[in-house]
Amino acid sequence: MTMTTQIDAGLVDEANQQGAAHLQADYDHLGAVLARRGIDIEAITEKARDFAVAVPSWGTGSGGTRFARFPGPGEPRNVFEKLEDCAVIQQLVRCTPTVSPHFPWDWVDDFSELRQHADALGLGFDAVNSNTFQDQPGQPLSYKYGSLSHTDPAVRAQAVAHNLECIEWGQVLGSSALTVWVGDGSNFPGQSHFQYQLERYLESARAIYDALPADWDMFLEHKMFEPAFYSTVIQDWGSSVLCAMELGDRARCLVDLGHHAPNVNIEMIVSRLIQFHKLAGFHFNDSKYGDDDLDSGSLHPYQQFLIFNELVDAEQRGQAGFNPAYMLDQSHNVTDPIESLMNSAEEVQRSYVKALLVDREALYAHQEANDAMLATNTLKAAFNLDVSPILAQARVLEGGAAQPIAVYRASGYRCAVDKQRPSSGQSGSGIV
Ligand code: RM4
Ligand code: MN
Ligand code: MN
Repeated sequence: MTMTTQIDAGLVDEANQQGAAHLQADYDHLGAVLARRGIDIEAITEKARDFAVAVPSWGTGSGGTRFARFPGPGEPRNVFEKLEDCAVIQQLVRCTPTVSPHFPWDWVDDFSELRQHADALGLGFDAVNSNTFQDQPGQPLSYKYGSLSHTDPAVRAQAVAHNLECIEWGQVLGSSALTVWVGDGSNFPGQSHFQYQLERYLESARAIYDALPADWDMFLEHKMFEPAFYSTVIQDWGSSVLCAMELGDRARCLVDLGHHAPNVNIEMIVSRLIQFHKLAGFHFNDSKYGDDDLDSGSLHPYQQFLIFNELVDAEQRGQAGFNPAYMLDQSHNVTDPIESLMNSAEEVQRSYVKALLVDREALYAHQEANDAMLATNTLKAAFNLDVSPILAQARVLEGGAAQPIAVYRASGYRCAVDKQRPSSGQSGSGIV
């Protein structure tokens, strides 16, 4: 299959050549540092090459807040153009081979054609996301007061039917998981009966779960607040895991890093979900106040590393049924979305690689000996290393760019698509 490349491959090669001597020197130096710790850099680079995180289709446009959205130049106007941008990201970073679509935002009348388009760009599809948190033009019943947990059975049926159609579309695309996040909740004390509301949600979720194709999984995504500001039906990982346990083995919990109360110990939640075979995967992003959807690792790189420390620990222990799905979920309000997604993919991969460098035997020994100081310093010894040469080397070996943002800027891609994609002029508020 000839893959359509969005950016001139010659440009990538030229930039890589120019930086090759410095990269090799940095890589050799890091290799020597790691060798002193008994780590083979080549083995780590191989693991980095295998790492993948999915790109959210909705992340390719500029995001916004409740107040405003400031559109950027050359925004993709449909899913075909979103895929073109995702192909640029994958061409340069080589760790984002799949796209997570969101329906009905990415609805098309011919899903086979969409799959062919993705194939030609060298992309596949990850989990499909349903959307019952907004009303769509022409939709018979409103989600203003909820969807899967609505008091009106007809609204619940409509929301269930939408999830079923998402599965059907996803099957054509080659996806094998449905991510369900609902905005259902309440804005005032007393507005909703907590238990009855959750019972209604479970009944609807059961109808979706029962319709899953044999090789599909259902990811339940919790979120503490927004759009409901008093209570949310799947408020926290506790509610999420209770529902996942009710539904069955193929229902698991998706952890979006922005969906927790401030200061919550997310890595410990991850460990708990791993222990009970209930970790579906992640929506990576970063936040300072709430569901800020900032770029992964931009504020709390150590927290992201600690999460990967749990993931690598499970991987190395050979934890049964451990196969988490990695996705980004960010809103890019002031940056070029392609740059943010490339940078974030690298930051997530960076956390993974650093977690691979943790001296796990030493850590376990310090834990057994109750040596808090040396245990925590064992983690820091891995975190404090700059693994950039490994990441760059992995990209180059995979045919990507050592310096993705520099090559992307030099390519003039944004300027070129700006000419082909006249602005939609949609500057209102919004999440996408
Ligand atoms: C939500 C949640 C979902 C995403 C929407 C757009 O806050 O993170 O994963 O689909 O935003
Ligand atoms: Mn999310
Ligand atoms: Mn979110």
